Amino acid sequence: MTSPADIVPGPVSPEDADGPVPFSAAEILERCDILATHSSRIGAIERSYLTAEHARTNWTVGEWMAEAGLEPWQDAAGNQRGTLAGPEDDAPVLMLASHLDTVPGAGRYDGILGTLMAIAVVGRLSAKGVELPFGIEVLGFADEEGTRFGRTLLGSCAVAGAWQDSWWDLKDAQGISLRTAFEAFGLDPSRIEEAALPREQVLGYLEAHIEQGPLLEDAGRALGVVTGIMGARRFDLTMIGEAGHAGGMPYGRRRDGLLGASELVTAIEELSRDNGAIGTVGRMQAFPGAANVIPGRAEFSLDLRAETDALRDHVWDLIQERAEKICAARNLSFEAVERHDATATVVGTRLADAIRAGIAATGDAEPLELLSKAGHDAMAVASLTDYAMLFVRCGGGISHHRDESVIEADVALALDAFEAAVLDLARDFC
Ligand code: HGY
Ligand code: MN
Ligand code: MN
Repeated sequence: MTSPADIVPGPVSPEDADGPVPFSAAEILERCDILATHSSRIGAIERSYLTAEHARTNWTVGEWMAEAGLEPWQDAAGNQRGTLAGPEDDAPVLMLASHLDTVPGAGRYDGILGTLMAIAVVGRLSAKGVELPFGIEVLGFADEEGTRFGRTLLGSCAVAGAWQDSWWDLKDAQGISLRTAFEAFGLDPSRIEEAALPREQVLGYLEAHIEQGPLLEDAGRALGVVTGIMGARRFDLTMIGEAGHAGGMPYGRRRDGLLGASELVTAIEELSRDNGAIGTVGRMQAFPGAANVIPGRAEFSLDLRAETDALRDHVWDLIQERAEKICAARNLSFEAVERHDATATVVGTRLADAIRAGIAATGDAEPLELLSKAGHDAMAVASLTDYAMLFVRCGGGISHHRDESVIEADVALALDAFEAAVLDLARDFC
């Protein structure tokens, strides 16, 4: 066995003519391409919770975990996990994780890259015979995006012990409840608590992820260290008026729900931007939905984020005030149902220092610091343990889009940095 102090981060074997070097950036990118085919749609990536694609992905990733020296298993929430035992039964556990589910029409790196990087780092350390002073739990979370049931971070909430019984009644677009979907997947809802990690055993949580924004690229940097993650709330909004004849009903008497919603959508941009928050309406539908019928009802979503929960909640108050004014002017009513609420979080100092040390080991002595505007499983895990995150540059800042891209050289640097961060923590124990 080799001491962490004697390890140099980097790939483990010379180039193999038959394929990429094990646990290298090239191998990870090849595997991202493989997982991109585990999709419910032809020609697009969509992999949501408790589906056949989810099961297939867990199986495939479990095989890769085993190759890396991890004991693969699927937990009670459907997360794919791989365990590397520590030196003693009660040794602390370092979590290395990201997610394996996707949004509809996704790219192939959001969440996937970080999960495969975590596996590769363990594979490298195992291949080098490193004796770590802690155990490692690699987690491929099953539902970060909330694509199927509207509520995000389900997989990581289960691991953090923050599962809520009210979620069992959440329904997908087909009316299938989360409870029924669990059972159809072969999971037992009554055992959900078994997915949780005991707080006293956990040392911390590290996640690598593509930036999903353009700041690293604009700064000419491959890697960055995250300082915190914006809090987010999501709502289903409805503007209710009255349907009517598109020709016969005079303007003065119309109660057009879609026009009310449209006014509010532009107000959401204005109020969010002017107050330093980020508001997005990503979905809107008019009812009854015919060219010659005044839309009596419009349903739309709101995703609202800010650096602090207080700022985010203040902007939500402003949006509701504006909705009331629009309703008064157009003789409409407004309903809002909250679907998701995640608190803004900041990273743990010691763990973020490990990420900084990891990036410094790759030659960038003063890594760029970034506040994550995207949500991550780390937000849920923050209620269990400290977290830190490494960001990797992505092309054009594009994410949640099929054109998501990374370059192999950046992933190679990120792997070295992530490995060095784990070794930095390990040296504290030696
Ligand atoms: O929406 C988010 O921020 C994350 O990508 N799920
Ligand atoms: Mn995402
Ligand atoms: Mn993600």
